[in-house]
Amino acid sequence: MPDVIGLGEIMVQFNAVTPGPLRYVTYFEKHAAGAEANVTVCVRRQGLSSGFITRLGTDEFGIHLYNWLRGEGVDVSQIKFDPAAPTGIYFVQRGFPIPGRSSIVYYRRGSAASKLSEEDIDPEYFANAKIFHLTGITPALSESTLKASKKAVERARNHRYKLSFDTNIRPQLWKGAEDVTKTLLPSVEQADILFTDLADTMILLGEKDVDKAIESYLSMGIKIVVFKLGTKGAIAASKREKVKARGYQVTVVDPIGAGDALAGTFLGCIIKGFDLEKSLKFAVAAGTLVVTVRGDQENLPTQRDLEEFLRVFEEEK
Ligand code: KDG
Repeated sequence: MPDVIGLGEIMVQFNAVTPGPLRYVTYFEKHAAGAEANVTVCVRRQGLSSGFITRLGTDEFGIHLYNWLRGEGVDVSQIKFDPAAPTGIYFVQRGFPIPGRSSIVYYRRGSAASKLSEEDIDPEYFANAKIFHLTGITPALSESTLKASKKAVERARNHRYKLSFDTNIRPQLWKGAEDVTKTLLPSVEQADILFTDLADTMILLGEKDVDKAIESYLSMGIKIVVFKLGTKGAIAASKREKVKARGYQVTVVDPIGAGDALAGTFLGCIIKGFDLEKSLKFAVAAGTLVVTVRGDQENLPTQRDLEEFLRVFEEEK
């Protein structure tokens, strides 16, 4: 049984080879991506086991994504194929209108993954898991994905595995801020490990002070809060300690997927028994590596890659 289980949608990402408005882009590069799936692949790179629960279409893209996950060593035993629905895809526009940032255009409504339901949560599969990882994306996809998410979250409370939750608010998937808060706060409150940032926290708590926000999250009973600060690094806090990891200056090609690299690496490090400071340092380094290329998963590092990265970057400090 896997150490870490993810639930959600993996899609084919078509990433613009050249920056600028999509209407002028001629070439797109195909990648496998999706927040929770990125985390399961990241955990594998960290040398641990992981499994992914989803539904895929029986189209070429569904087969590609299944083979991709299998190739990365993610357990695919819980993936179902739906011949009546397509596999979701999305396009990435890079560097416009804000250099160094990307934006997303989804073609995922009615996708096979949006039909995930409570039936897809097999309690047996979770029996020996250490962590269940979910983000704010999966509950936003449909009524049935919301129910499936709730079922897995509720089980975390009564079982040995921990709930890791990344707020990952994607405004395109929601009706408005009220809808987000009502739907996601119950999962946030039950999380053992929370990943978030200022933009999401302003929506969820209406708080713009990072330290106050961390205190609020901890007072909900969350054991570890990881607060991402973009290029400035991140903070990890528990009731007992608060540590900061600095960011690294690199050339940003596409920032999408950095948060998942950070989350997956942090979870892997915590499972390995590393302390908060070391876990966060590795996690920020992993997120940094991902922004230097197109695609969310290709640059996910191993432990050895991270040690090499830190050796060079820390020497330059
Ligand atoms: O975290 C990266 C993801 O946002 C990206 O891969 C696309 O999963 C995705 C989504 O639903 O936005």
